[in-house]
Amino acid sequence: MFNALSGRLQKILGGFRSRARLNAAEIDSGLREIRIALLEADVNLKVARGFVARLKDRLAGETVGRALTPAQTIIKLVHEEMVGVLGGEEAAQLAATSYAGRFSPMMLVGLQGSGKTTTAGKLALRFKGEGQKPLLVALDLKRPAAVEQVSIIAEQIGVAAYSGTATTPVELAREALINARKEGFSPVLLDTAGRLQIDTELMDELTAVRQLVEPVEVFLVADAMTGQEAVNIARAFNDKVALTGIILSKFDSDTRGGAALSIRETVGVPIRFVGTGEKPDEIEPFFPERWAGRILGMGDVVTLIEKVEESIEEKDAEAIAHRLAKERFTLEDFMNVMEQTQKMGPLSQMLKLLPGFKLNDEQIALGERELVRVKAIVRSMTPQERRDPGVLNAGRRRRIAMGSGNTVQDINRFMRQFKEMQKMMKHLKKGKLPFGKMFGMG
Ligand SMILES: Nc1nc2c(ncn2[C@@H]2O[C@H](COP(=O)(O)OP(=O)(O)OP(=O)(O)O)[C@@H](O)[C@H]2O)c(=O)[nH]1
Ligand SMILES: [Mg+2]
Repeated sequence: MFNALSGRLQKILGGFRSRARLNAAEIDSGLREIRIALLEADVNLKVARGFVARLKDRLAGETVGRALTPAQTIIKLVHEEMVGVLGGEEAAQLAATSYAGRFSPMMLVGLQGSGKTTTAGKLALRFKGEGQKPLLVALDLKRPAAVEQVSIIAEQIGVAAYSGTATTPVELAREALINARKEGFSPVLLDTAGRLQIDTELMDELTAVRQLVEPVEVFLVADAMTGQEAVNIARAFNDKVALTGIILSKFDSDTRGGAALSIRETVGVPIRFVGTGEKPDEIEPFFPERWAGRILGMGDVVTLIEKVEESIEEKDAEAIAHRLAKERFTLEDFMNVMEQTQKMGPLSQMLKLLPGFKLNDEQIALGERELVRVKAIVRSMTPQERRDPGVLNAGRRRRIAMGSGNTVQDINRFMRQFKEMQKMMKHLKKGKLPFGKMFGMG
């Protein structure tokens, strides 16, 4: 899912990342590329346009935070917009809703072969796992094997299936609900018949069932592989039977993802679950934030960006920036920056989050050992030595080496690196701290 889109967006955003500054033309062309990437992923035209227009507006209004580069700002905004298009906070909330403690009929509707029956089983298994007592009901009386299919699934996952005597879906639903109340079953999952296309007969039947059972949920099960068509189907079903949520099945297939990115905005109904395979446990609640992260393929770079913003306390950054301006970045500042960095979490985790660094575990481990060594060296210095490394003669270097468990060569090497760092700092703008470069990994 989303592979092509994900690749394209990462390339576009990656292009931004290598630049220290971005001019208006570069941003414009980047936005245009984002729009094309969305359209090629089969995202609805209006949705793609809206996405880029909002991004542009927000970029114009954004004062680039002192802790973020322009590229990081763009990544942050693209991520936020992506979360919004996928359904924002609301969808995540709904996905986590539990129906324990109240009688909860739920309908599953959708076209033929979209995955309704499979999904009914998956939901039943989830509810069972939450300690509830779900009941599966096959309201599909057209296809001879449909009732049989439901009982097989029910048996497989160890939940009850209702088999009644009524000959119409409405009658059968009535029977099933009476029975479910009496026996203490809930939720009651009503699996309905599919059609090749939307037709009035089907819609009338579903409307009648809906009116009778007053379901707490009406889920449309839509095949993610059908792309834009899923959007049209969702709109039609929503007009007729008022959906409460969409379950995108076959999310495990390699589709372009347009349906997932368009449905919320064009139909106004959130995606609640995604089916990720044929097996009964292959379903997951749909969390927009997580999917946005996966699409942008940046691990948790956005989280990292937020952490950077939070943890560089304004006054520290200010003080360091001030000294930078005077070209006096000292070893004390260096320690300070390292402590700030470590507040954000273990270095190994941080480096993995930084998309710019293609580091393997070995290199990361090396970086961590280096960090420990460097801290020991600086800790073995006197305050005077930290402020003014110029006083470090051979005798002092020997003492520091002994004190920190290093050789004099190690101390010399670190002091050379530190000089480089000081030089680099001179060129830096206020408040931007190149963590990677500080550890020799930039
Ligand atoms: N890979 C994959 N296959 C799925 C998923 N959900 C359903 N399927 C498959 O899709 C096919 C149709 O699934 P059903 O659950 O029978 O579909 P339905 O909507 O009940 O079909 P009708 O009752 O005929 O309208 C089956 O082969 C399922 O195994 C999914 O999330 N991933
Ligand atoms: Mg079915």
